[in-house]
Amino acid sequence: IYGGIKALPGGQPWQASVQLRPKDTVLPFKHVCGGTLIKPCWVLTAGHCIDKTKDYRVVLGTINLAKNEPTQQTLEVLETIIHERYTETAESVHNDIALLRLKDRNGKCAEESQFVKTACLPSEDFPDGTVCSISGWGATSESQHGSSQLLDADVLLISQETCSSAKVYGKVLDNSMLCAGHLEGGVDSCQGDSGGPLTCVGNQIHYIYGIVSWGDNCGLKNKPGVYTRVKNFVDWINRTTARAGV
Ligand code: 4AZ
Repeated sequence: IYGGIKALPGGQPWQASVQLRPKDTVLPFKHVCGGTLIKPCWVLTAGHCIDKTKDYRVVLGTINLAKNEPTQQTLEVLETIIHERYTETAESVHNDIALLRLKDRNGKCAEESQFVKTACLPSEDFPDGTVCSISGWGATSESQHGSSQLLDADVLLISQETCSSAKVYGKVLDNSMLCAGHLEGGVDSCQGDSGGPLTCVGNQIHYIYGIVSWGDNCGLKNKPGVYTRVKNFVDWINRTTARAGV
């Protein structure tokens, strides 16, 4: 996160750290992407975060990735489901969304606490200019390696018209994407934040409105972050998580 501040404990309780270990190794898991807890057994992330040949786990309820915190919950990933129309082109990523099904222990996956909560799926659009929140452990203006502390920042929803104008992203933008940020630059998501949440609040309910997906570098003027438009995928999410029955 560029231009962010340290998240408060329990301030982003749906934030997940998606971690991987190459198959058939004993190397430790390491953070690769963010994610969002949407149901006790399901984390939403970006399609481009997932390599089907690797083993994943998810850590919830944590602020400092370098510490073992008493509030954290570590869960194995049973299944990774990437959207069937997920595609990567030279300029952008389409339908950049995936679901991680968590493994239960004694019939329970994530346990709700002050530090672990689900975010709601959106049923309505938020207006352009709404102030929403991004969070993650990704690259900062100080460190390409990211932050061991979870950071968050406020960003504004940017209209599709502005974001697909020639001086911003032009025609590469499609309806599976939305833009949020600050056109003057400085505040943005970045590498390592991918898959993580863009949340917006309505009637005191936190909605997962976007998934960190791509952008031209980070924090540049007229190059806001591009997010998967979660609202367009609510039916897919409900169908996919219902089919698996948890
Ligand atoms: C990335 O490389 C990436 N500024 C993520 C987010 C943004 C740019 C790049 C948005 O994963």
